[in-house]
Amino acid sequence: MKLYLSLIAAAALSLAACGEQAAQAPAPAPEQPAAEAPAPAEQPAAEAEAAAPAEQAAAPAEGCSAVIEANDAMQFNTKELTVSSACGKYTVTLKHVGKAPKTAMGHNVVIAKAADVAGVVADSAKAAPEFITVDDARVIAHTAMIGGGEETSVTFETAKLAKGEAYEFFCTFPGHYAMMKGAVKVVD
Ligand SMILES: [Cu+2]
Repeated sequence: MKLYLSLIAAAALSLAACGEQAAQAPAPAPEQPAAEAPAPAEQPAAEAEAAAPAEQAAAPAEGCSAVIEANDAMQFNTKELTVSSACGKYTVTLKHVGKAPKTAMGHNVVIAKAADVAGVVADSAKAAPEFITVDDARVIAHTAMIGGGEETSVTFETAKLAKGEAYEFFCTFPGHYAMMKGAVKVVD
């Protein structure tokens, strides 16, 4: 009887051991998912962290710079630039994604008051080979004239733009203004 009891006790112990093991086994198991969970959790966290500064950076960047593409079909890929006056400086990067040379299909980006555009376009047409009037107070900013495959940029003070005033960006290569222009919107 004693033996039987001790057997039961042993069995109970082993059961308990099993139970412990069973209890322990799930323990590492949850740990693993737990370990895995923090990993994905960390990733989103890292992504969130990355996204947060990225968003913060993108928010000002959105109004502080722009990349405009121009092609051989005499087109810009955007019709509007948004300039945040809070930026202080604004950079326009022009990428000529076409193949035509500058002499045939040159492009630039010029910014002027809408009221000044016609005069700037007319005068620039006579200013070969860059087709931009130099030392022209009406020209708020302008990039270099570039050909296919080239890229250029210009940075200007946002203080040069007044809120409520209408501005345009455009290309001064002769004949291009009709197709290549857009609005410059000034925001806070
Ligand atoms: Cu052009």
